[in-house]
Amino acid sequence: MLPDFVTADACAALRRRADELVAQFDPRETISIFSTQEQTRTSDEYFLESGDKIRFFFEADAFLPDGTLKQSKERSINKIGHALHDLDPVFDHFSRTPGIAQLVADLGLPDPLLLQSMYIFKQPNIGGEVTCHQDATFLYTEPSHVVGLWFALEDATTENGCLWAIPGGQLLGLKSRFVRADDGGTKFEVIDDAPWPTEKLQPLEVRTGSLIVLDALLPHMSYANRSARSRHAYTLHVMDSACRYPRENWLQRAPEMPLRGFD
Ligand SMILES: O=C(O)CCC(=O)C(=O)O
Repeated sequence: MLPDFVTADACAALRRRADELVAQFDPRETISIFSTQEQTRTSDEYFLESGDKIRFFFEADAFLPDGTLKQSKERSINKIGHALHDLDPVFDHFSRTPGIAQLVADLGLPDPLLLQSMYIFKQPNIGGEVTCHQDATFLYTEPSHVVGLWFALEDATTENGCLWAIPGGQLLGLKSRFVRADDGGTKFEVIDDAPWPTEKLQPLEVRTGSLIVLDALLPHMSYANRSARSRHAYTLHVMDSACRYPRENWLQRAPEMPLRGFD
């Protein structure tokens, strides 16, 4: 955990930009629910095509039974993903600041590639739980050499759904892989179905501007946000170019838009 890694102004600039992107988004374009508990997303092309796009995913609890939104779209979106860092100038600039490049070099990635970005809203009252997982499940590389950078754009507490992690849990080994299936959907390939030792979870409460660095094998989660306060975060995942990135991984890019480093 690195407190004050990002200035309050830079956090505010990202929040403002996310607001603008949401304002420009027409929710009629798609109704795509993101939830790590819901398997509906697994066959969702909108999700599968998002590796080289800026796409918007709703909270599972955002809808009334008739499919209309319970509240404004601004209060209904779970996250934006997954190529903000390449396609949006504000997120591109932030993601490629020298301080982040230096940190990633210090973490031992000699030839980094920016793999994925997400703006996570964790909306007041309806922000859904993210169940315990390892990022390597979704971003599998051989060897496993992916770093997750989780920037708190607002204070994150146990009330509004901060991250929790299992200390030392990265030593448990990879539990599953989320891959593209032959039928055009996706599936989890289970490697080890032992339950997580969730009694060991520790809250990672942080202030605005803090950075949490996550090893791709570290099990982590966040509980639902039932508070009246949002908990915005920006995440960036970086891999080293020496790693193999399998074609069956769910997150893929078109050949015209290859991964880029910090330059
Ligand atoms: O921000 C959160 O609540 C969870 C994010 C997370 O665990 C992830 O995206 O891997």
